[in-house]
Amino acid sequence: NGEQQYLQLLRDVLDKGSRKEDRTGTGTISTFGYQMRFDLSQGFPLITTKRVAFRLVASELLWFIKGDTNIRYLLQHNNNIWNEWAFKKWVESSAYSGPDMTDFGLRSQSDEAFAALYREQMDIFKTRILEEDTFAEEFGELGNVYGKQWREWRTSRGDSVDQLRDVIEAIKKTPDSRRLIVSAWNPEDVPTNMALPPCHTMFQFYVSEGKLSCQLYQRSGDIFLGVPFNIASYALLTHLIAHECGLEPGEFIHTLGDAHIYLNHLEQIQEQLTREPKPLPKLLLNSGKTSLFEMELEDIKLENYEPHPGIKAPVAV
Ligand code: UFP
Repeated sequence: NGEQQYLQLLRDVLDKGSRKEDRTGTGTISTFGYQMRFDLSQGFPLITTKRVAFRLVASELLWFIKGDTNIRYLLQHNNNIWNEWAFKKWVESSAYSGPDMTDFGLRSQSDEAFAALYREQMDIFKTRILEEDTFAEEFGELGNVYGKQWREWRTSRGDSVDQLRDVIEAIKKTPDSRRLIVSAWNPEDVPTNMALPPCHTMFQFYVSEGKLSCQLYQRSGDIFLGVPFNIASYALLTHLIAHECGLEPGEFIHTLGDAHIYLNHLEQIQEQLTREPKPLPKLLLNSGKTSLFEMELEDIKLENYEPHPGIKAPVAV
């Protein structure tokens, strides 16, 4: 099934990748240019050789779809995946007066005393985001990340473009169009206004024989931690848009630029590669709702997901 494509990616990068230093200082094995294809009619491509937290995928995607760029919504849904990026802005600001948090990502991996201090400050940060409106407005905001670029791309005319709504209209009206594109990469914003320059740079839709396919160009992929999440996220987006447009989901095609394995994920990957994939789960969307802009978490259900246990690994920040 589709999972073999992902396991083959792990093996190919281990076999053919080259050592490459990276921004985070962790070190990687990397290749450039890789493509996987997932036939969405063959099951939902959520990796089964380790548990992937689908509820985090779904709540993050709904957050993008709403055009929200503040981590408060994520925290309200017990989703912590963007915390570090917002936290970094807080601890580097003049408003922060706690213990020094320079390089908190790397330091908390090697220094247990520091890790305890970091967890304490992160807890304070999360509580304040949830409880203080002005603090959340100032420090929960990630800037012009996906939600902003998808729903409210600012133009030089001074107005904005709702790329997501426009592409859905175009899929309905001109399904044969070769221009069904959403771009998250805004060169004007990349250097200054973004916590993290978008990894999922752009995606394109394609309609044929009543099926909707989607291809993502991802400029940079952390193969062990990020990519399983990214596959699930875009597969879900394809299902949601197909549902709204009255189409069947076709293929999700995942094209990667710098596809890398961090050197501190090697043992975890060896373990994962010993595991036998299980049948893929099935996605069920609330048939009483059509618009993806009205979908909430409870409208999205995953059936028969019975993965191997999760495998923990450090995130490079
Ligand atoms: N990364 C992913 N998927 C994502 C995401 C980040 O794999 O959705 F947001 C990884 C890729 C890379 C790091 O390891 O995060 C981003 O670093 P850089 O900007 O240097 O590519």
